[in-house]
Amino acid sequence: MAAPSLASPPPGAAGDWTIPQGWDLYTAEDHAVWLTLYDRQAKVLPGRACDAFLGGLDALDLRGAGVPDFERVSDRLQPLTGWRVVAVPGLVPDDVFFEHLANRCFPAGNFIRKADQLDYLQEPDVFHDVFGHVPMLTDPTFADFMQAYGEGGQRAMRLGQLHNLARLYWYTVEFGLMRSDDGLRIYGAGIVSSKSESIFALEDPSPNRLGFDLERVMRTPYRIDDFQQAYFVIESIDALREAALQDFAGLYDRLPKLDDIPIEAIVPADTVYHRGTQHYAHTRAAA
Ligand code: HBI
Ligand code: FE
Repeated sequence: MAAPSLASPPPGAAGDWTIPQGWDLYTAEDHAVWLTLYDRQAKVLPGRACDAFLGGLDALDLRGAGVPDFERVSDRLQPLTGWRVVAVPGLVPDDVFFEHLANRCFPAGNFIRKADQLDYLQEPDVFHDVFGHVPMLTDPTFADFMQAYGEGGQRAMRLGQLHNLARLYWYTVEFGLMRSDDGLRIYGAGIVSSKSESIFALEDPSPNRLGFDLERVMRTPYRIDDFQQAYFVIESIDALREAALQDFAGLYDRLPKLDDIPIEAIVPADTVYHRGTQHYAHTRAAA
């Protein structure tokens, strides 16, 4: 199926691309897929996901009886950090996405994958968006970071620096790890919503696990088609918010003059938690 055009909102969507979630239209299969995915992750995430994620999952009572009603999730979330969840048909244009984040609205796809595609899907569905992204928005510091990211995204677009900011998003919000007293923990939505990557990201010897550094991350390409070859580790959610609140002007001046860092490289300035073998990526490439 060709990617839907992002030129203008699809029929039935508002100017900001939001649509009615249509909660009554979900089928018994849709609700069963939600519960299957939820229960599968509930088994692998204790001891792997960070406390803020697990706490958010409980605070929002996200298992329920199937696909959550965004209004009900928002009514629980808003008193905690001012965020709400709004329904969109799928990926929305970057400027629309940033505008929602800047207004503490998280745009979540309202569709859910089919039972025969539990492990792979083209676009973020409601499980990726609501199970993966929304629990972290119950943490006040992360909630501030996500709004700052939205505001930064609007600025980056004006400065033609979007590709650098997309890397920041990818290596934190989607595939970020953090330190804890008990070892590395997951907070990235792309990892917590995937059973196989929840295990791979923390335990497989293949990928590098490196200390987060804003400029380093913005110089590092990422994989969109497979497990990451590098994961970046933040010291704390506070540290992530501090990074986002700094002035990016100097960074945007320096970055165009700096080469990308190859995806599997480790550079002298890196804090190395794990030097990966890249065995997984190399065998996949050879296949
Ligand atoms: N749209 N609905 C939705 N969800 C996303 O995560 C999303 C998006 N549009 C653009 C986008 N993400 C990325 O390009 C961000 O890095 C901006
Ligand atoms: Fe996502």
